[in-house]
Amino acid sequence: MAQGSPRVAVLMGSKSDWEQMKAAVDALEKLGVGCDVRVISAHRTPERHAAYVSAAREKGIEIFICGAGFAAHLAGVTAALTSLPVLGVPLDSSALDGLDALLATVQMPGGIPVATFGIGKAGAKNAGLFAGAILAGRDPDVAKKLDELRAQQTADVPETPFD
Ligand code: RP5
Repeated sequence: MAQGSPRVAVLMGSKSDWEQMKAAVDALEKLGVGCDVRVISAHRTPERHAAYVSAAREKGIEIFICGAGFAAHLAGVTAALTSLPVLGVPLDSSALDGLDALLATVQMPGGIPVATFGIGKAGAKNAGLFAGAILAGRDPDVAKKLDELRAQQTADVPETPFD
């Protein structure tokens, strides 16, 4: 798990989502950002959801990353319960390959925003990096790590496919 007291809550609708959502936690770990990882379902554990979100700000949580599949309401309901930034990750866990979750997550009614990322692992990774970018605005240590990560990523791209 990431070091330090948790600043980002990483929620997922089911334990079965972990394989995809781990990419968000890995990205946060690389940036040295502590996160609190929970299985919380808007459908199956609505009371756990409301209790967690309402206590989060006081515990130091600054951003939510919410991943869910099927009719994915986790990000939207989280955004309904808090004015902290909510990053939504649609997951590929249904016969519709995550398209259902993408539409459910991105199509929020005006007034309750969810910043929605791509489907699955790449979306989870980008949500973690984006959470880092938000925190970097007020935390020079995170900003430095994010810049280093980007520089390394650029350095790792070979000139040709044979390198
Ligand atoms: C969603 O239903 C979860 O986020 C998960 O992606 C999907 C399937 O959950 P399980 O039936 O595997 O627990 O709510």
